[in-house]
Amino acid sequence: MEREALFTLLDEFQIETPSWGYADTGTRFGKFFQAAAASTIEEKLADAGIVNRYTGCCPLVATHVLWDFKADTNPDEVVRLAEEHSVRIGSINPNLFQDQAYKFGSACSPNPEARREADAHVEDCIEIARAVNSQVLSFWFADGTNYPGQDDIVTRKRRMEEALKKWHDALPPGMTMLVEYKPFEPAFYETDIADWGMAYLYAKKAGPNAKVLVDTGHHLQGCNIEQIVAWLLDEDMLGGFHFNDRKYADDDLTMGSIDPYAVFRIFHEIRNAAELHGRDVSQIAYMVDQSHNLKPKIEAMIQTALTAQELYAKACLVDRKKLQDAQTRMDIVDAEECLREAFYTDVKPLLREWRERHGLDADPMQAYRASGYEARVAQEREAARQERGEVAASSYA
Ligand code: AFD
Ligand code: MN
Ligand code: MN
Repeated sequence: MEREALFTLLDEFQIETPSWGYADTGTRFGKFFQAAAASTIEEKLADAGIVNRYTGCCPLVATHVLWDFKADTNPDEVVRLAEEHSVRIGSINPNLFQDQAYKFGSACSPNPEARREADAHVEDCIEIARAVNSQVLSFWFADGTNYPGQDDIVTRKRRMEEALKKWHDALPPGMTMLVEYKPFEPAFYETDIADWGMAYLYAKKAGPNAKVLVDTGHHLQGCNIEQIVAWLLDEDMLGGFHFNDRKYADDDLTMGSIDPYAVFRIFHEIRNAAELHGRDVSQIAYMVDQSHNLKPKIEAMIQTALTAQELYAKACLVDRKKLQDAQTRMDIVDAEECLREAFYTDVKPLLREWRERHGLDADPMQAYRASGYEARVAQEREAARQERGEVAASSYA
């Protein structure tokens, strides 16, 4: 592939980082606090702005409504803050899993009060999306059951269909609804949107502005994710990704930390859909969904952005003409070598050149570390925590 063509594709490869990835989180067994972790939407947007400043490829920030938009949050102020940090608000993520009302589900709950609360929350989210000019309303539901017989599977399916259709039809013009799937957790017997097929059917039934969100951590062992991606692309139903990696379940490890070749193959299917099958891949939302509780938050996000860029660049380099020829000749080794050759190509020099063309430091991680940002905000945020009467993270160290 021509160097200029690759650089253009890299320019277009824009990544959305999640506000929740900058805040303290943990596992169900506990949280590990970090002094530099962000607490407020201002701090999250500041951190996202730093990631974008050093990587040059993360201009969008996903927000989680209950965590980022408090009752008294002014959406215009959030937009202004984002602009101040040279980022924009990306997707709006309703929170349909934390409130006590959602004990037996949200849209699928047998409790009409829970369904009503979910409906009201989503309507609020649509208003917020409109106010911040977000183009994406991204749904993940924890809905499901824990025991055989607990609730009727098909009745729950129909409740979800009805809710998604109602919400789809309430979307402002131009907005896309993403339906994310996950095989289990927190439900451990039956999850109401458990796989890509269910998400596909729900999105199809909801309406033309609904698509599927593939969270790369949300697949059972051995699942061929790039095959799902190729199918969704060919049906024009791939809305986007939540990037993270997994060894056992939805581990929310940083992207490419376990299986970079799998990520490369996903990106190859996207380029193949565009180049061989003439698919429009320009609207795919490349979103990170990680909130690493042990790595320093901003370093982990920079690492993920650089990994995504590197694996995407490698996938762009696949000689797909040569690949098609080998496939036609049924020469398995030649065909496989087209992928392996690109995957094992060192694209770091090309990425350094791309960064320099954009006035960025060639080594974003090193430049970020040299900036002293983390130490500075750790001090500021610890002081702010103490002022708010919260326990200082350093007291746990
Ligand atoms: C959890 C869920 C899902 C969702 C994310 C943000 O597993 O991935 O997208 O939280 O709400 O990771
Ligand atoms: Mn996700
Ligand atoms: Mn997840």
